[in-house]
Amino acid sequence: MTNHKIMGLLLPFSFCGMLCSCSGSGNAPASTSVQNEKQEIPLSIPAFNADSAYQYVSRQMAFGNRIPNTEAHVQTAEWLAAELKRHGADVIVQEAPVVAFDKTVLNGKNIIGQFSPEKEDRVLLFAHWDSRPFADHDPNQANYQKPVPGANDGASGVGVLLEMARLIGQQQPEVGVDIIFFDAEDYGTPSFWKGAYQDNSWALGTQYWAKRPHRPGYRARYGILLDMVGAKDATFYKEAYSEYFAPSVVNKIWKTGRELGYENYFVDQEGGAINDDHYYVNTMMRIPSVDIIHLDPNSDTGFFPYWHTVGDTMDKIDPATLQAVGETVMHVIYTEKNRNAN
Ligand code: AHN
Ligand code: ZN
Repeated sequence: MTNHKIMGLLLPFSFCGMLCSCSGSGNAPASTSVQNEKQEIPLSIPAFNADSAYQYVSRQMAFGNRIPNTEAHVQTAEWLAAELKRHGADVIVQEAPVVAFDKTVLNGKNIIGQFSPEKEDRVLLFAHWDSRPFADHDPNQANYQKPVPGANDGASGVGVLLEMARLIGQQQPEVGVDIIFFDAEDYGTPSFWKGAYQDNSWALGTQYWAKRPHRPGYRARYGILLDMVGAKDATFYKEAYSEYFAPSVVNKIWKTGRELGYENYFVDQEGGAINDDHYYVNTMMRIPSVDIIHLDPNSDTGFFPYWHTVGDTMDKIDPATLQAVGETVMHVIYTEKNRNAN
């Protein structure tokens, strides 16, 4: 068995010891009122609409595979930027030429939507929008060279964030929000690659951005990454890098999820350490960031059961999961207080 295969099989849960030892439904009301800490002004939190989020997932899928250097990829990028603009964000499309594991130059595009860019206190929400060219964990080896449709791996996180952008456009939280759709996350060294496995071959768009942020000196209070947040009965274990770099943000998200009745999704247990977009936001940008990612100790890979297979299709997406994640993250950012009056 090759080394990268071992990584793929064991990584999600096996790194836990190393890092951790030290340490609903679619029918939501139109908005929720929560009393603030001093019980003065009721806080209104726009209602996340799972059907709308589901449509946003499905519309990405309709473009075809979002693989860098393809026409479908260019078309999807244009649409994503236009949607963020339509919801009132200031949008920057950052061209991000990056070099893949096999030396292919990928014409990456990071799509950045800024809400209330003048506010100093900000939260960063992110997801990768590209889809993987190789289904290298498919049970059938004949599918290894086929693309991953990426309904869950890619489109689900973006779908939830587009729905959040729609709501933020209607009613801003106190903090400024940046939504970034990072490119070229999923072009990492495939299991069948004969050359060396390259750890840094994942999250290429994020690494590019972290070297050249869209605003020099860009800061955010914290970041939240959504990765594979759409499958039925998804389980979000507390990912180990998130716990290491951003323990208080992990606690806030998981506590909020529990309070909203989503404790079956937000499992109060450690998961393994995943080399994902948030790793570089943590280590290169020093913005404490959390990965909400579907980990499954019972699956062969440790991830969502259809991870990097040709079976990662729309029928695996359940609006109830999009609702649990979207509603939870909405509550987290709308209860975030502005420290300075902007
Ligand atoms: C690794 O397998 C090293 N990272 C997985 C990150 C990922 C890929 N998330 C979605 N697709
Ligand atoms: Zn992937």
